[in-house]
Amino acid sequence: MVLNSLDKMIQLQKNTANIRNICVLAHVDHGKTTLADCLISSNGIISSRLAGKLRYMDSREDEQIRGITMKSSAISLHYAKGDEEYLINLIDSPGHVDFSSEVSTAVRICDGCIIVVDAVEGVCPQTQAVLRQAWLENIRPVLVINKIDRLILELKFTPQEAYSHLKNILEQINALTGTLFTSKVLEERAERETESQVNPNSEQGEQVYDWSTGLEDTDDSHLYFSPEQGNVVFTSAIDGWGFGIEHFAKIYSQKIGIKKEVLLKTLWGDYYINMKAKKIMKVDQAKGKKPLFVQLILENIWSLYDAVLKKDKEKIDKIVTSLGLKIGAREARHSDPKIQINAICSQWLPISQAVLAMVCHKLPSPLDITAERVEKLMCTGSQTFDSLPPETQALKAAFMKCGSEDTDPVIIFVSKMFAVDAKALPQNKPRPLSQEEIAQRRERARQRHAEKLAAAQGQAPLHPTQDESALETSPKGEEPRGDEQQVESTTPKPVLREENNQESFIAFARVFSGVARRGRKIFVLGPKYSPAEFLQRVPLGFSAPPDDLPPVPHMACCTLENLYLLMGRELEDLEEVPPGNVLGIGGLQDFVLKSATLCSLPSCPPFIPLNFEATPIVRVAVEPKHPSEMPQLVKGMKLLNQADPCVQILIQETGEHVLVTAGEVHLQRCLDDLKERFAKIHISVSEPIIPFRETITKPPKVDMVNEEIGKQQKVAVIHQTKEDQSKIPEGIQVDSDGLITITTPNKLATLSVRAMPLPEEVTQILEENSDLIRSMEQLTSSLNEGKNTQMIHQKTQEKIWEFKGKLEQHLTGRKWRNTVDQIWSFGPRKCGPNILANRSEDFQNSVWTGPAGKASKEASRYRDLGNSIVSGFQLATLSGPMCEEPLMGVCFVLEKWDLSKFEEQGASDNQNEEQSDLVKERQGEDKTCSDGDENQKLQDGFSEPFEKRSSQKGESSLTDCYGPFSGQLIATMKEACRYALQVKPQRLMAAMYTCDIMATSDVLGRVYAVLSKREGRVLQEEMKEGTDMFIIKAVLPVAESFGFADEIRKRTSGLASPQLVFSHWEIIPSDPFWVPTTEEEYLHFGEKADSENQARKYMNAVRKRKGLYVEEKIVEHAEKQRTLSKNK
Ligand SMILES: Nc1nc2c(ncn2[C@@H]2O[C@H](COP(=O)(O)OP(=O)(O)OP(=O)(O)O)[C@@H](O)[C@H]2O)c(=O)[nH]1
Ligand SMILES: [Mg+2]
Repeated sequence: MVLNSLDKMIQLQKNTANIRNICVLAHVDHGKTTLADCLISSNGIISSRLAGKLRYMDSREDEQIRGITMKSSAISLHYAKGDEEYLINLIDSPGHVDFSSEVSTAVRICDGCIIVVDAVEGVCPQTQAVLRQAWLENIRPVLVINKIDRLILELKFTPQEAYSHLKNILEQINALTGTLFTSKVLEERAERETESQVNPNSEQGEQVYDWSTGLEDTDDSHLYFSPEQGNVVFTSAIDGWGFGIEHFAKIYSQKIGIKKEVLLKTLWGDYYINMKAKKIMKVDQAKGKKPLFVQLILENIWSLYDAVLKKDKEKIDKIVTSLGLKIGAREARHSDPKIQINAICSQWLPISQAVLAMVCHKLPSPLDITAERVEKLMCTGSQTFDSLPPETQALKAAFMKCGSEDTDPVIIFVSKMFAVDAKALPQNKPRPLSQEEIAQRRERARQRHAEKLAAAQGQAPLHPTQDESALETSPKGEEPRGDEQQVESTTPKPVLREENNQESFIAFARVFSGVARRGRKIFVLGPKYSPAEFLQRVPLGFSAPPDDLPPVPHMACCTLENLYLLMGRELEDLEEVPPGNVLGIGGLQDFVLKSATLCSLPSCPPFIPLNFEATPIVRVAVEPKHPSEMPQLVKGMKLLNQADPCVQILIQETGEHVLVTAGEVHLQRCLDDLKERFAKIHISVSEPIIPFRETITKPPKVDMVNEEIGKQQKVAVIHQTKEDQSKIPEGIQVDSDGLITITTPNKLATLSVRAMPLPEEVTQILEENSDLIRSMEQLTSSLNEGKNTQMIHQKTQEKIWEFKGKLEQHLTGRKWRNTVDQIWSFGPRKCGPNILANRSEDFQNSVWTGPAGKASKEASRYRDLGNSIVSGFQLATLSGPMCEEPLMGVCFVLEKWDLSKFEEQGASDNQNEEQSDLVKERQGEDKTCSDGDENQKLQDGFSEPFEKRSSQKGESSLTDCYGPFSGQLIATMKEACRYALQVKPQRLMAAMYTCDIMATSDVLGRVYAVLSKREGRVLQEEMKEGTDMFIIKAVLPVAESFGFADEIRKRTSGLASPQLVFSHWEIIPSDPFWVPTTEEEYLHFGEKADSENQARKYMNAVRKRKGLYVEEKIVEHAEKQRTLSKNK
C-alpha cells in the first residue's frame, strides 16, 4: 500500500524550505541501495519485510543479477517529524568506478548527500572519490556507518573493540575532509594573494607570506563528522536498524537524570559515568572504565544479538518487554535469527527515523544554496563571475531566491537523459479501474472460483448466469478466461502498440528557480552557449522565447511537454513543478543530447559541465551480424549515446563504429543495452581496442644487457645503418643530430625540422592545462576572425602567465633556450601534449603574442602559409609513424623555413601580371611536360636536381601542377615531422590503470600472482587496522586488464575485487624496432633475438588492426623443416 498519494507529494513540493534533495554515495557494495530500500519501505512503497532484499532502486535486470547499481535513479519520499512534513528527493547512485559519471549527474542536482561507509571495510578508494565530488559541487554531506552487524557477527568484536574501530573510521574520514578543506582554503588564499599582488594598493605592508593564517582564521568545525554534531548515524541496513546518539541521549536523560545536552556531548567520546555520583567523567584508561557509548549503547545491541543467536527465549522476551515492543507471532517463532533480529531492531531503532531525521536537520534545503555554489555553477571554462554580462550576473539573485512567482525566471538543469520503455510512461499506462469495474471483476472471479470448485467435485460446470452473460463482452460468446481478461485490461490502447517497442527519453533534472509548467516555452542552452553573444545580437525585453528568434548558436527553443515525478521504477504525471525539486521531463530528446540548461531567459549561462572522475578508455568496434542491419545499429548507437552520460560513440575514418566506455563492466552494460533495447539486433564486437601513444626518448646509454654502449664494438653497425637508410627516402637530408631538411614537391620551400623528447614534467603540465590551451586557441582564432567579443579576463591572463612560467621552469638548459617563447602551436587538435617551436628567423609567431597584427599583404600571406605548417604539425602529431597512434611528449622544432624561391616567384608573378594571358597559355604547355616530371619524381624520389628546372617559366607552372602551395606545405611539414621522429629512438606509451584491490591476507599471494602475470606493479600495500584486510594499490597496463577483475575474483573465490581507474600514460621501455647490435647483445639474445619484445607485439597488433603493413616472417626456420622431412 502506498501511503502517500500523488496529491500529497504535489502539496509538499510547494514548501521549498522543507524539501531535501539528497543522494546516497559510497564505495561499491557498502549498502546504498539496501539503505534506500529501508527508507522507501518507511513510505509503504515496498513492504518492510522485503526491505534490503528487493533492492527497489535497482530496477534493471542486470543490476539485480549482478547485484550492483549501474544507473542513478530518484524517488520522492515523505517524512513527518512533529508538525513538520518534509519531501525527500532521494537519489541512489552506483558505487562502481565504471559508473562514476552517474554519480556526477546525481550530485549536481542535490543539495546534500549521505556518505555510506561499510563498518568493516572503512574508507575505500571510491569513498574518497565521492567525498571529493561532493566537495567540488559544494554539497553538504552526512555520514552513515553501515553494516555494524558485521562487527558483531563476522569480526566478533567486543563492544569496546567495535567502539575503537568506529572511532578509527571516523578519524580516517575526517582526515580526508581535512585534506579537502585545507587545500581549498590554501587555494583561496593563494588567489587572494595574487589579487593583492595585482592590486598592490588594496593590502599594504604584508611582507611575510604566512600560509597558516588562512587556516587559523577559518572555522572548520562544522565540516567534520562527529556523532555529537548529529551528522553521523550507525546502522545495519540489512537488519533494519540505525541510531544517532540523540535518540539515546533522550532516553537516558530521562532514565538516569542527566541533562540531554550533557549526554549529547559525552555519549560519543572517552567519557564514562559514575553511577553513584551521577556524574560524567573523563575515561581513565587505568581503571578500565568503559566509555558511555559502549556501556549505554553498544552493549545493549550486542546482548540482543547474543540472545537471539543463542535462541535464549527468556532473555529475548525480557528485552522485548523492557523496550515495550510488540513482535508478531510469526517473527517471534521464526527459526532464522536474522528475521527475529530484524523484527525487534527495526521497531526498537527504526533506521529510516534515524537517517531521515538527520537528513532533515543537517542537510540544507534548496533555499539554502550558497552564493559560492551559484557562482561556480554559472562560470564555465576560465570565466569568472565578474566577467559575465550584467544581465547574467543578475540571475544569481534568482538562484538564491528559488522563487515560485510568475516573474521569477525558470532555470532548470538537465543532468542526464535516461531511457524508459514508452509503455512505462504514465500517459501510456492503462487507466486505473473505477470502483464499479473492480466490483464487477470481483463478482466474476467469485463465480469462476465456484465453477472450479464444482468441477473439482465432479459436477457438470454451471451455465453462465444471466448476470454474467450480460457482463461478458466476448464477441463469440465464449467463456472468457481470467488471464485473457487480465491481459485485455492491462494492455494499452492499440494505437499505442506501435510505440511500445520504442524507448522514450526522460530528462533527469532539477528546477533551480521558477515554476516549470507543462506547455511553457523555454530556451535550451548547450554547453557552448554564450549569453554575451546572444545579448549582442538580440536585445532583451521578453520573458518567453518568441517564435521569430534569429538562429543563435548552441541555443534552441522548445516546449516543456511532459513533467514527471520520479518514483524509482514509476513515473507520475505532473502539471507543474515548483522550484527546488527534482523532476523528469519528457519530449526533450530532440533538443538535449546528454545534459543541458533550460531557462526562460537567454541571459542565463550554461551550467558548468559535470565533472567526471573516470575517463572513457576501453574501446571496441561493433558491427551488425547481418550487414543489412547497419542503419539499426547506427540508430541504436545514437540512442545509447544519449542514454549514458559517459559513453562515447565514434565513427572512425576507417569506417569502424566504435564505443568508448569507462571499463569492462560499463562496456558490458552498454553492449547489453545496445543489443536488447536500442538496436535490437545481433552485433559482433571486436576485441577491445587498446589506445597507445607514440613518443621518442633520449638515446639509451646502456644496451639491453645493461652494458655501456659506447665502449663496445658494434657488431651489427653496418646492418643498423642499412636499416636506418631504408627508412628515410633519398632526397631528404638528415644531419648527424637528427635535423631533417626537406623540400616541397614544387621545390619552392625548404623546411628543417628536428624532434626532441619533452621532459616528463612538461608533458604533464601540457596535459593538465589542456583546457587553458584550448581557450587560448579559441581566443586567438576569434581575434583572427576579427571578433573582439571575448576580452581576455584578468584571471585568464594570469593563468596563462602561470602556465608559461611553469613551462619555463622545466625547459631549461642550452637545448631549450627560448623554446617557450617560440612555441607556435600545440598538437594534436591544437591542445595536445606536443609542441611546435618556431626557431626560423624569417617569420616570428608564437602562441603568447596572439595573432600577428593586421599588417601588410605580405605578412598575411606569411600567416596563411604559417597555418599550413601548423596543420602539417597537427596531422603529424595525430598519427605517428609507428602505428598511426597520436604522439605525446614530443617537441618539433622548425629550425629553418626557406621561402626565398617562393617569394621570388611571387615577385615575378606581380611583374607578369600584365602579361597574364600569355602566361596562362604557357602554363598550358608546361603542364604536359611537368606531368612527366612528376612521374619521374615518384620513381626516384626527390633526387632530381632542382636546377634542372629553374627557369622562371618552369617554376610558375610547377606551382600549379603539384596542387596548391599550402597543401604541399602541409604534406611536407607532416613528412618532415615523421622522418624527424624516425631518426630518434621511438617508443610506445601504454595507458595505465591504477588499481585498488581489497583482499584478505590469505588470498594476498594469489592477487599478487595475477598482478605480476599481467605486468602490474604494486605501489603500496597497507593493512586495515583491526581487520585482516589489505589494500593494495598497483598500476596495470590497460592492455593487460581485460578479464583482470574476473580472474582476480575467480582466483580468490570472490574475496578480492579490484577497482580500475585510468590514471596516466607510461613509456614502455623496450624499443619496438630493437635488434641486437652490440657484442653482448648478440651473445645474450642470439642473432635472431627471438625472445618476446612487448612493444613490438603491441605495435604489430595495432598495425594489424588498422590494416597497415606488418613486417613478419611467416616461415622462420625453413631449413629445419626441410631437414625434418628428409629424415622421415
Ligand atoms: N551484513 C550486512 N550486509 C549488508 C548491509 N547492508 C547491505 N548489505 C549487503 O551488502 C551487499 C551490497 O549491498 P547494496 O545495497 O547492493 O550495495 P550498494 O552500495 O548499493 O552497491 P552498488 O550500488 O553496487 O555500489 C548486499 O549483499 C547487501 O545485502 C548491512 O547492514 N549488513
Ligand atoms: Mg546500489
